[in-house]
Amino acid sequence: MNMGATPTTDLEKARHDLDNLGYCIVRDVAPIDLVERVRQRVLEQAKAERNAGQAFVQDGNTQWVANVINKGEVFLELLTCSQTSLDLCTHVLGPDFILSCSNAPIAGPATSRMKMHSDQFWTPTIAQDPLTYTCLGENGLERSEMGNTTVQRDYLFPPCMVTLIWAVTDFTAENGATVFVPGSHLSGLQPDFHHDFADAVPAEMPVGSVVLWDGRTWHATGANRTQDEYRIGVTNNMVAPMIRPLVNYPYSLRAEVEELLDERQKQLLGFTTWTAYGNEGVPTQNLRYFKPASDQPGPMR
Ligand SMILES: O=C(O)CCC(=O)C(=O)O
Repeated sequence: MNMGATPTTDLEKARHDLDNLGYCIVRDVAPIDLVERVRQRVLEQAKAERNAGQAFVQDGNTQWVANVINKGEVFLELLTCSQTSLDLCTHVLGPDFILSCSNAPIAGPATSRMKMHSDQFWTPTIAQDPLTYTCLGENGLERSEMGNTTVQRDYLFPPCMVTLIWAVTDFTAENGATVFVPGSHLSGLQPDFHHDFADAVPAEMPVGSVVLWDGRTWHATGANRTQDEYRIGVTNNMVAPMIRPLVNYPYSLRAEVEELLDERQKQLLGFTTWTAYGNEGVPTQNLRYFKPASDQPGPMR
């Protein structure tokens, strides 16, 4: 079996694991009282979505509560509760990364393993003919450059994403802990859906921990083989500041949530501009925050 990451509180070891294995596990990061409030909110929302006929269920019995930022203040608190987790994202993406989406996957009993994948599935292999390259927007989850080995290449496309999953319950090999193929981020390949990945390593961790992975790392929700345990996680998918987030927060955030945002959360949710290959709003004034349509200048004479 491949050697996987083990939970740590040492930032240096976490950085080392993230660089070398493609993921790291940090324990004792989220305050336990906050995690308990998150757990209650996730379960309550999941039940309400089932009752409303809106439950999104995959892989047998994994219910995904989508776009949780609109579904409770606790999810904003979780997003910025740990400087360590933000520092690890900065380590991979630089300081101006933003949130692309946030979900709560609940792997229930009798859940099969999700398809092995990388979140950065569109990453081009560097060995492409420059004149017949595949358009980035046309690279789907099932790609031609798939493989099962982790042969290291000399040149690789860099990571543009970091995904976090917070352990809202204990994550165990039995209850569906996220599984990883250590080192796969350096292969330049995407995983073959038809391979069984029997030696993928579960990221076992106690409640209150977080796993962070490089967008190129192969991973999946593990199979939940328990009779009665619900493995609950909350994901934060972070992207480099020039990447289009999955959720357009300035457009879709509920007004009562927007009122709660502090400066750091506003930046993370994409309410600020990044850097200049053009301008937004009134360039002679506040360059940093986007202005709503009502405050944007229109035609003048
Ligand atoms: O639920 C998990 O453990 C992992 C979820 C996942 O694979 C993803 O968000 O890309």
